[in-house]
Amino acid sequence: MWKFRSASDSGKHPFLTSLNDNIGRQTWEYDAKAGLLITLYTTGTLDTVLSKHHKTEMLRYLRNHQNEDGGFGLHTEGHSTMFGTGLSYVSMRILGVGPDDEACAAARAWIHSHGGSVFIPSWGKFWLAVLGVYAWEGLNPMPPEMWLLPYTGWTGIGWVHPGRFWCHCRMVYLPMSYIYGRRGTCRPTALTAALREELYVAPYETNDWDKSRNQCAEEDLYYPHPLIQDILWFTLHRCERFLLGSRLRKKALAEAMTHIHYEDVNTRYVDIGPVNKTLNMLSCWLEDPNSEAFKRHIPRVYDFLWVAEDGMKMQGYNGSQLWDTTFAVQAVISAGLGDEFSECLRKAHHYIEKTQVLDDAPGLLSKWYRHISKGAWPFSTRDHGWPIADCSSEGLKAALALAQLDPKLVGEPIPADRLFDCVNVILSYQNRSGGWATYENTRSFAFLENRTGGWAMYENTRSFAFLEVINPSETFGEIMIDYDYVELSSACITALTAFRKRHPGHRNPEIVASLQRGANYIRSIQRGDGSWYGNWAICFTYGTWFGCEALAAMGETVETSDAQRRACSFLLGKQRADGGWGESYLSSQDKVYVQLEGATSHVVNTSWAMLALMAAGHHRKDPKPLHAAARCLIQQQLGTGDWPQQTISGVFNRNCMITYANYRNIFPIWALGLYRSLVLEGQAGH
Ligand code: LAN
Repeated sequence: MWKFRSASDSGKHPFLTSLNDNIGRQTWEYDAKAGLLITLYTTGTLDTVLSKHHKTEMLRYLRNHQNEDGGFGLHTEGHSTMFGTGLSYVSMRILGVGPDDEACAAARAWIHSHGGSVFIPSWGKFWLAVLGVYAWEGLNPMPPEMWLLPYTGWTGIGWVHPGRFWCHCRMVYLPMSYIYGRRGTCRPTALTAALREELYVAPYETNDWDKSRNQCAEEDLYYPHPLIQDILWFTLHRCERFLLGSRLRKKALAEAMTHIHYEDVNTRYVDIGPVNKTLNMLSCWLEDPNSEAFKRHIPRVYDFLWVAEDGMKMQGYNGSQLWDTTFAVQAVISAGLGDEFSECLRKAHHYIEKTQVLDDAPGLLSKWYRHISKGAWPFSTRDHGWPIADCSSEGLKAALALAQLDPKLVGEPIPADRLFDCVNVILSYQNRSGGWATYENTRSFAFLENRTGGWAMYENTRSFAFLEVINPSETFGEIMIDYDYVELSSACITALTAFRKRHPGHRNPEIVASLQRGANYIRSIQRGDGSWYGNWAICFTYGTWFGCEALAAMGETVETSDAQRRACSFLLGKQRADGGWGESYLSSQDKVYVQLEGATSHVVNTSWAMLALMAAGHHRKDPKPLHAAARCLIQQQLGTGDWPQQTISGVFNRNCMITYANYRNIFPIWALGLYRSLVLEGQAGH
């Protein structure tokens, strides 16, 4: 259970009105908020964009999440890292806290006892350099010239073109390379002068910046540099003296800026995530402080800010509205509560309808390295609009489920041709492996691209995982390309099977072939112990739920399928004494199942395991484990109907955890609802 000094401790507060409204709340913020504060400080807009209340709540958040050793983690439950501590320290100072404040002094002591901020990982170095409290020479290069590389061609150089990177990696390194390429730095102030002294053990001028390029605190190092990176960065570092200010650099900066503007306009200045949001905003300001673009960025800062019981945070996205809504709809309908909650479903239906993306991004998609989006669903809002394979699939499933209900109660169904567009997107996303990645296909190098006028987006090629050798982030694993995932693949398979039932005549042969390849892919990545590794939530219970759902959609159950039996025995082997399941975030990090500490299971893991067992049909063989699990969920429900917020559930890039505040309600309702109809009332199939 979370226990925090909340806003109510200091009397009534205007932000309290939004405290109980969880929908779409999804948070991860250390780096994100620090980036925002550094950007606002640099652009001189701190006091116009943030009110006194914003600042108070941001500070409350920071104080609530300081670890006992004085440091801050990469996420709310993590051990202290230089990244978390360095950036939180700077955040507190920008928010007006003095260096002698207890929290600042403790954080500074942590930084000093770990060698000082020369050991902060690369993204931290970048932000400190922007603020003018770290030297640009101490950064491994991020040359914007990478945008001028050929995307294709016989030289093979195209395989490192950013257009092939996972979109989040691409969209962060894009403005970083712009800012780095012109050394965009805050004007010197009293605060920056003080920080130069506070952040380091040795006097600022005596730091060996060249050495610190490759220094990273042990606590932060999730993905250590391979030697090839040292060689690459050394060479590029040497080239910088010729590139800086050169004509080539100017051309590269101009090219990067066109991509920044494209992303801004196309997301209505929300941008794909909180990191590129603030970086793009800063880039626009550097280009022209009076620009329309910079002005348009400002109102969309608030899309990322969220106040909760622990204070104000900058979310990992502009919310998880669509994602949460589609799951909530499926949970309510599966629980047989459609009539009772028709008003709620009607509103959700409206939101889902209004959030479907109706067009592709403008211009020649290949020029902007974009995938088609007409018919897709995003993770949050239509304004954001980046299409995602599983959000599209969950959107489609929710729309299909709602179309089964009385339109007088839940509103008119979304027209079939819009659902056909979504199917088109889902099919286009499938990779040659048979699996599905997140926002785009896994892009790899192909000689023949563009010759036909078509483009790599439809060309599904073998993955280029070896690009990971140039992953420079140190803190994040597997970020370079868009990989196939069990969750995404399963969501697409279950959406296509649900769609086929309702519209059997539409693109049937293609859908059947796609499903077959998809199911083979899912089987191929099941682990020896019967589980699937979950990539976007913690962890094996999540992955295994998706694995079981995909096979169930293909008609496989414990009665007929060895894969399903193995998955169930994996899960049953992890069931705990109280009947539930509970996984630690270490499962994601270490890629082995790690039980949660303490006797109480986690309601979200318990729900996923129940959903997996029921999808596989295990309850027909032996319902007892499900009875015990249902009891565990019921016992944990609070008097208000809410379930307790337990340990963090979401994750990305193996190492970074992220809160999904609605999971604690959506999944228990879903699991208990299905349990009632399948196990207690014994309805056949599901
Ligand atoms: C998300 C959130 C949603 C998530 C699912 C749809 C659940 C998943 O199935 C596919 C991947 C996706 C879209 C996803 C990717 C990575 C995101 C965008 C995030 C975890 C939310 C925040 C994170 C993003 C990378 C955070 C910004 C930070 C950087 C390090 C750039």
